[in-house]
Amino acid sequence: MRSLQFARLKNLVERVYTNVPFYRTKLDEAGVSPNDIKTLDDLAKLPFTTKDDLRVTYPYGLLAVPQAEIVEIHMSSGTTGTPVIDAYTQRDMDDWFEGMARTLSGAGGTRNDIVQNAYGYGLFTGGLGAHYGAQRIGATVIPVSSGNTEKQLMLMRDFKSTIITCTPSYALYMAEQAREMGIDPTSLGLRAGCFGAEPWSENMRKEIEKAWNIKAYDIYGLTEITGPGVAFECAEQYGMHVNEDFWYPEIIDPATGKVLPEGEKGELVITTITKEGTPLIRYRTRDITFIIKERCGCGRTTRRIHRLFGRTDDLLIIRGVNVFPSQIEHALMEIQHVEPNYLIIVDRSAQTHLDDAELHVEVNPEAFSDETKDMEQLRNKIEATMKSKLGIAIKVKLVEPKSIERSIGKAKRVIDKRQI
Ligand code: DLL
Repeated sequence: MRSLQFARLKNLVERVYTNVPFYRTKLDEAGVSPNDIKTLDDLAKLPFTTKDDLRVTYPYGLLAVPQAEIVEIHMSSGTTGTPVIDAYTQRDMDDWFEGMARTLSGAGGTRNDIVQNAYGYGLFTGGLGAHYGAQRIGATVIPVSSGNTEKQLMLMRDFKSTIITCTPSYALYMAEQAREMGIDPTSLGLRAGCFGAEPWSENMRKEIEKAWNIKAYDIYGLTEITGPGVAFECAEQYGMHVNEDFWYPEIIDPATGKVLPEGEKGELVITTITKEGTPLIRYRTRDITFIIKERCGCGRTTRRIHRLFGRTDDLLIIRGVNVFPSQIEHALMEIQHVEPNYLIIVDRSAQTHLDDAELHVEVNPEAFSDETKDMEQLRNKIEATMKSKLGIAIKVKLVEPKSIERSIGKAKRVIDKRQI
């Protein structure tokens, strides 16, 4: 694997140096040339590519081949509003299909499966990525896209879908809607789901698995690199195998940029060693994880990354304390009677200039109809848990079941009203 990766890396550096003026300048400024890449470890000599680089080169500044070679383009507006694009040659499409085929195979998918694809189709990579991957393994694809929950449930029942692909929050929402309509989600016959595109927790996995009686697999990817298919879980359901023959991972200390040893937590950086259309060298994903040292029990030899811990940039700093929304979710899911639906609202007082965080938490229907005293107790319990787990005081507001807006795509968990 390492010699394949090295050969591909060397070829990549030569290609971008020759074909992408942006990279030639960047490498010249860093004082490195393609000849300096003599081993795989020399990758660390190369400069990083950041989201800001994508912004300044938008739309076509990173193209490494003539436009005629490009067969498809995807784009993500991202949470920060910066448009990022990915332009694929036919070979890039093939690698993407392969990455997604491995992803679905990781979930046990075969040509005998009926994959209901409820990721959004269009510029977002989720819909078409899962679609191509399902076709590559010979499965039957139902390209329903996201939304229209009633129809989703109808198709599941009529077409006997066996695998669902969508965001984890939408999977929970669909189960909730099914029950509302008097349909038992576990009666619909799904057996697995490939969920990603947004942060979720181990506890949320348990909720989804229970609600549908399925196995829920974590899948990872990002538009800049290829879309979904970068890394995927196998039957062991611990860590995501990186398709590192296409997308080479490193973990760095986000503050110093130094490469960290395997097992240490930091920012995931990816180099697209086979990419032709819009190749990226040492792209800083801003996603926080670590590389799992141990070999996987499933027999695959590709390295795994741990379930994501959050992003360096959705890091909320509340009164000086660093908090990832995923930590809040994690703490919340350990408490009985609450639903995995929450919203964090952060604001700064005009008088005191101090941050205030309010956490809206949905209570499950049984607990909600209880006495006010019980509600008060539950509220206090959540506040105490937040204080002990996160080290900050968060005001908790219990809200009615189903009152937090649901999303058919990526869930919105944070409203940051602070103007700093
Ligand atoms: O979300 C690609 C994708 C589609 C992945 C479908 C998985 C399934 P973007 O819109 O560019 O691409 O967003 C990428 O989403 O940097 C992570 O912060 C986050 N993300 C993706 N997968 C996961 C996951 C798609 N499994 C950004 N867990 C990434 C946590 C995830 N966060």
